Amino acid sequence: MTAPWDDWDHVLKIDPDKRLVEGETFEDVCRTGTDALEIGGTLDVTSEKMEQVIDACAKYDVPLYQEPSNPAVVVEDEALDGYLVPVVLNAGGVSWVTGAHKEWVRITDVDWDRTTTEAYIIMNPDASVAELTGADCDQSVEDVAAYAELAEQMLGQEIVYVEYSGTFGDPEVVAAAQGALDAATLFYGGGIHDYDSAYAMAQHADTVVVGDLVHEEGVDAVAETVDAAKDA
Ligand code: 1GP
Repeated sequence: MTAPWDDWDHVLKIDPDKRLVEGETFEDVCRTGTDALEIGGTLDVTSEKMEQVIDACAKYDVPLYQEPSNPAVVVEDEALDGYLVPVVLNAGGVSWVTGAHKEWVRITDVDWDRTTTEAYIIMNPDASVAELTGADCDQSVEDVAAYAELAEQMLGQEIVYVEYSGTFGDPEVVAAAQGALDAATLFYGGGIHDYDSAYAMAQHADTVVVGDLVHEEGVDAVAETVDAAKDA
């Protein structure tokens, strides 16, 4: 059985708490050529802000996924293609592995057919997500490969996500994660800012995730990273 992300080279992550570049619209964002939009952020996200982005993107063709950072921001909306829920393998406590998830399942009638988890390995200690989850980012190449393998083989994860949010990561680490995987899809995110940086990581990752660039530089810069991801 194939999953949508099997065919994704590029994902654009929209932080509902951040603005687009002056003069740009969500129509422009949806026309960058990205394979999917992931809507989610770490800080100050609310379901209202989530809804605004979903409403603005709903009428375009790009698949829309919500990436909730806690149960309170999950939005039920037919315009969404699904939910990609982070599980942080190297979090400092179980809250980000099963804790928040258990609460979500307890209080919600989860739409499992449209819900998939992403097995995160967080590698930038300065990122808000590392701070929030208390992640132990002191991981060697071998550690990351082992996390990737256990994510797929022990936990049955379909998506493994090497996350350097805010900084460009080590391609050797990403290559090692890829080498450890059999059929799972490898996402890489962090610091992709132009054609070359996207191309470099797309050599190893199945899917490159671009985040801040859309909020800081805009859609033309994002479109370049889409080209690179497709060329790699
Ligand atoms: C964040 O991996 C994504 O979750 C993308 O990171 O914002 O550094 O592009 P950047």
